[in-house]
Amino acid sequence: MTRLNDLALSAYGRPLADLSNQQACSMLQDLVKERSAALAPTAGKRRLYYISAEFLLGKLLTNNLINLGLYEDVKAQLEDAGLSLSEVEECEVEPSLGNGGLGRLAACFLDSIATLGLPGDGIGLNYHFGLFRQKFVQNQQLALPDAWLGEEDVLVGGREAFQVPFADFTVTSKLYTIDVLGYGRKTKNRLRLFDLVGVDDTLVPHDSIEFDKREVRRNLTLFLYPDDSDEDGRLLRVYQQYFMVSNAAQLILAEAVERGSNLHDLADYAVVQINDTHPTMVIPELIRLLEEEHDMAFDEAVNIVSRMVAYTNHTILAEALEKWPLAFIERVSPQIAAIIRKLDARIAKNYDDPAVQIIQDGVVHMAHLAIHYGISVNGVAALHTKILEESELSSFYRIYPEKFNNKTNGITFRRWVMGCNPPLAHLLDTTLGSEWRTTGDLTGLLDHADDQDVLSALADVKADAKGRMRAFMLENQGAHIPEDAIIDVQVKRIHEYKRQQMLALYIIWKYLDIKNGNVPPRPITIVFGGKAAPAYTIAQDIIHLILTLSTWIANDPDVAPHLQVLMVENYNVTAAEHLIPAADISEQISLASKEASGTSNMKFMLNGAVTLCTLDGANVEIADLVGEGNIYTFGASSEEVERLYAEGSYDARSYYRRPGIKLLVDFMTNPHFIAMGSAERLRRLHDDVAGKDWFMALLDLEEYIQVKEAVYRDFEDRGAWARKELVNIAHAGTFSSDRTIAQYNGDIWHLG
Ligand code: OAK
Repeated sequence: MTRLNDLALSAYGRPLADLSNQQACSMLQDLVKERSAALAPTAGKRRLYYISAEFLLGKLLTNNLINLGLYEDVKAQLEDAGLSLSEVEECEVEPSLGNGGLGRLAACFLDSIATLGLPGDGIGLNYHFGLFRQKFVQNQQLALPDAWLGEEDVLVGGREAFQVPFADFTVTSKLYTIDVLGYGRKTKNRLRLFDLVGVDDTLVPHDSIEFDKREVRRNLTLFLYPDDSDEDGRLLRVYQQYFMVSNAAQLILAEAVERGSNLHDLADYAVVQINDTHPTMVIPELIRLLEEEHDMAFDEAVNIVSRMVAYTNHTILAEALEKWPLAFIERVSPQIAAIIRKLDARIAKNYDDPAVQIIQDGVVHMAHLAIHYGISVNGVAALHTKILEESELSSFYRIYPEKFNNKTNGITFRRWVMGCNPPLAHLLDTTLGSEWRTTGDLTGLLDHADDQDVLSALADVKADAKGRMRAFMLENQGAHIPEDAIIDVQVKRIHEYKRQQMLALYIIWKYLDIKNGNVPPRPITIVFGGKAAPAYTIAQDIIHLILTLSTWIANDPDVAPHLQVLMVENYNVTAAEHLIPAADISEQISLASKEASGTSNMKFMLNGAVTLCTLDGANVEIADLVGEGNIYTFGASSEEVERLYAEGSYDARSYYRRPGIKLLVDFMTNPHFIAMGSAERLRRLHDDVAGKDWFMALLDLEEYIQVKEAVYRDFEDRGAWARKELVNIAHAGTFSSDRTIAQYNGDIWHLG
């Protein structure tokens, strides 16, 4: 392996020990670039294109060093020179190309596709300011532009790529590449990120994410998910989507031809996975290109494209199922609108069920387009797929049962244990041998479930992770976490269905209980993290409630020593890598039926946290694997919830009136508390929870409180808890994204 000292001398004229962390970071990034440049792209006739509006990559240095097999050596050489890899890595800026679960899943998938040696690339956009950077000011979320693109770009290239024809003008794209390395592989894949020639960063001020949404020729790739609360914003999203898929389609065709396709056999050369509906217009765009630029007959083009596109659904929330007015698509690309009309007419001719039409009342249902003209529809956890088949998409399931399949999500072990929790990876190596790193099989741990040496080593691993997390929280936002605190974590986008508000109500209950003299045996630290969409008022209100509670409790000397509430500012992949290994309790408390899968549940489990959950998404599969006693479940079942919605019979007020619940909800608006925060926000949230509570937090609240108390009690039996931790880790192998990707390939992609 390269002597880093020699590298340092030639790059900076100084020995390694004299480099700043920043210099060491740049030097290692260059080393990785050089090594990956030498790798050949994964070969194969049929190539996968994973198109996604988001790729939530996280920092890349450690992950790349792990995949190149350099990690241990680099770490040791740095240590010998008095440097620390984790401090060096802090200098790396995290790319801001994603928002939540779907984006992080795409990043895990790229890692696994490369690791399995499959030929497959990601395609997305190079957003200059990403989603947004979250700051807390006066206990409220402030959304700032996240100018992540700096001098130390992880991006390579930037060559002019394609012309994208919009109705009134044509733009040119630039193509950037991030190499995607597989674990222990000699080949690489790529993430292809398209940008706009002429994009103008100066449209965005430093202190806000407001910008002129109509300046499409200059703003197209500035932000991920531009605010769609007005028509200009919605139109901009359609422009962005068309820009993304037109580039994707042109790239796919060019590469297929390069590999020898005559385009009549295109489906043998390319398969496209569309990550939720954002890339759906790739279907009409591929058809348009085959027709207009390659003289193919419409029917043949439709036939070919319908054999090479597969769709993944990531949510059943109605507001996230994209529907665009045909008139918008017409304004962006009349050719695409015309093709969608023709595709719709074929469906209308064959099926009279209104539920399966593509265009309804002038609105295009993107998912319907993807289902009719694709080979596969998949959900992301068993329960989610069942709900798609039996209710949300049942009309389609009746027509095309063979297209439906489940692919339970997964996470890459390279990032979510080897990268973020090296002491745990080491313990797994010494206990099981290192095969788990490639097989993902951790079940051998079960043989050690009563082995005191392993259990105590596991306790040391957790203590170590807590130390790193405490240092991170101190550095990040000056928070002091007690050394012996139980760490209870809910990190994910802020959304009513995920029910952060329910955990906030528990906190109020616990606060009052401690005030009444019931002091817990050890301090409890409850940590939240997550961003709220800037236009989503109630989600902003929930953040405000959490932050106000945090301040309120910290200021109460009776309670502060026993209960602490923290919210991580600007929760991102890096923060997740610090929090998840340290967690004792994983909060997965969505209203049953609403969380498609969840993936943090898998990351927590892999790192030995015990799950406290509703039977929603992949929690159901976790519960089946670990068995009773190793997980805590509560709340209404998805069937009950679906029934309540169908009957319209959930009455928040009847729960609110219960004295025990009223006390907690009304705490939000008690005069002392409200004086500390924004009366407008707290009243609005109060009234929403007491009067509407669309995601039924009050329905499950009493049972949640009871079960949570049981969890904290059980935590005190340290021996029994360590065993639960071990059992959870032992069963986490099922959730390796290598398993998920092998299934996608076996059932849908058939690459090679
Ligand atoms: C984002 C935008 C539109 C539609 C869905 C999403 C999204 O992030 N969904 C999440 O996808 C994850 C990966 O499949 C799931 O684990 C989450 O449950 C789901 O909310």
